[in-house]
Amino acid sequence: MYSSLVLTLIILLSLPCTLIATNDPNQTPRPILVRISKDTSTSLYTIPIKTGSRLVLDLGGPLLSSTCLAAHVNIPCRSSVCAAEIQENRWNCSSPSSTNTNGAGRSSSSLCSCSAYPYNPLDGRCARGDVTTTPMLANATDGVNPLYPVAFPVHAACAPASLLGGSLASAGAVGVAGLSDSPLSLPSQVAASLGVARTFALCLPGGSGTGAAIFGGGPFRLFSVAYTGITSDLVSYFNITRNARNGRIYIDVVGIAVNQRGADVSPESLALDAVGGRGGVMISTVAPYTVLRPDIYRAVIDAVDAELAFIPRMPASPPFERCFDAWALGSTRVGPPLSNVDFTLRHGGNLTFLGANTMVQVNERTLCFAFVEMGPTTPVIDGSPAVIIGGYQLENQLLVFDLEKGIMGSSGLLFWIRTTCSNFDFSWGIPRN
Ligand SMILES: *[C@@H]1O[C@H](CO)[C@@H](O)[C@H](O)[C@H]1NC(C)=O
Ligand SMILES: *[C@@H]1O[C@H](CO)[C@@H](O)[C@H](O)[C@H]1NC(C)=O
Ligand SMILES: *[C@@H]1O[C@H](CO)[C@@H](O)[C@H](O)[C@H]1NC(C)=O
Ligand SMILES: CC(=O)N[C@H]1CO[C@H](CO)[C@@H](O)[C@@H]1O
Repeated sequence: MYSSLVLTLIILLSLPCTLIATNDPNQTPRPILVRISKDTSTSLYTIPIKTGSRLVLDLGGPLLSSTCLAAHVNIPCRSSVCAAEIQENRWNCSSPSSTNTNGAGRSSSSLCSCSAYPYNPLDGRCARGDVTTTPMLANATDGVNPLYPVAFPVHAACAPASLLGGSLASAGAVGVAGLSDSPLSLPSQVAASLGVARTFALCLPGGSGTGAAIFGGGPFRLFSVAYTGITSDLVSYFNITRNARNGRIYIDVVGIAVNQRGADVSPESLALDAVGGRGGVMISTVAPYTVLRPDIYRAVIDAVDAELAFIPRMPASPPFERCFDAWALGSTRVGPPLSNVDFTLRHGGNLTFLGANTMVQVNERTLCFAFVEMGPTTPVIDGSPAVIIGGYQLENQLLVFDLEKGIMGSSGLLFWIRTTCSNFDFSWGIPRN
């Protein structure tokens, strides 16, 4: 039986916002920096932010989740954390309340402990797990170098090993770091815990390189021989929307063009249905390549065929259908020519992907158009988006997400300024105020 002493202890242990270690003499709130690695077998991006372990980056995820020890701290159902948790849960495990009557904070007992529904972003499976506190470790940064280590606790859901098995385990990860604007996402908890902005920057690496992420605000600087300014000054911004049906991040796209030839897709076919939550253009860090609904895919492939009609074809290389003779196509500093893809935004401008992000080299002689037709083997997403922009298309660009303002920005492919996401200077810097 619980005594009131035990209960008090549990509540004390679960208090958020306790900075447990910092050696910054003046306690200036600073953003934190983590390295991003890409697992080449699963194409997942991971960060080593859970003390000693890696979590998979999931741009639209509402929660942090990871495996827990059998003995872990529980959070009372009546705490404010648990209320937020329950709100965010509606996106997954659509009928948890029918299978669970006593663990989700709805019980009138003050002794019940809070649970949440961690999910596997690759297959959409979810399960119930306790909410607990988990230590995180990263370095404070001025946007140029790491400065000093910072440890802080977050609330995370315990995920059963079975849920996080498969690809997540083979990527060397023990859980998922959700980056959405919900209260229990990683950027929201870093902001609350360290007193920094609810803004983050991602620079996803290609191949086997490492990139960098900064949570808590700018600036963000990469070493470049061609540009000495702050890389984040090159970012241009556009609106993002959260789909209320699945909590994920969408952008408002009205057209797609290949090498400036408009594909035959109407703005209506790309639109997000705000009521039903279907359609729309979602951004994902767990889809390895951009996935297009079959009608949109065919229209885009027709535009590719028309623009590259004079380049000899090569056999398909699944999951890619359209492949070309790499020697005939040639190469530029920003990747293969003639294969830029524009996503035209409703409020003006384009999100433009250059050859390095639209063509993938599958062997010495073969370059394939790196967009995939939606089908049984592509990622499972609640709400059926028209397009899911995936990781390969987002690599080697500086992406900034400002969750307060509801905007996202991109620098475009960094090869233009002769740098890549692997050029963050990870040697120690000197803290200055
Ligand atoms: C902090 O930065 C140093 C220097 O780059 C690095 O050795 C260390 O692993 C970093 N710590 C974390 C938690 O990322
Ligand atoms: C964002 O959307 C609003 C209208 O909803 C529009 O006025 C504004 O120009 C947009 N901003 C950007 C950066 O696209
Ligand atoms: C956006 O892309 C379309 C299609 O390639 C092009 O016609 C248009 O000029 C671009 N707009 C801007 C502002 O670059
Ligand atoms: C986004 C996501 O993974 N949604 C899943 C939430 O849970 C329901 C029910 O299990 C699934 O059908 C969804 O795919």
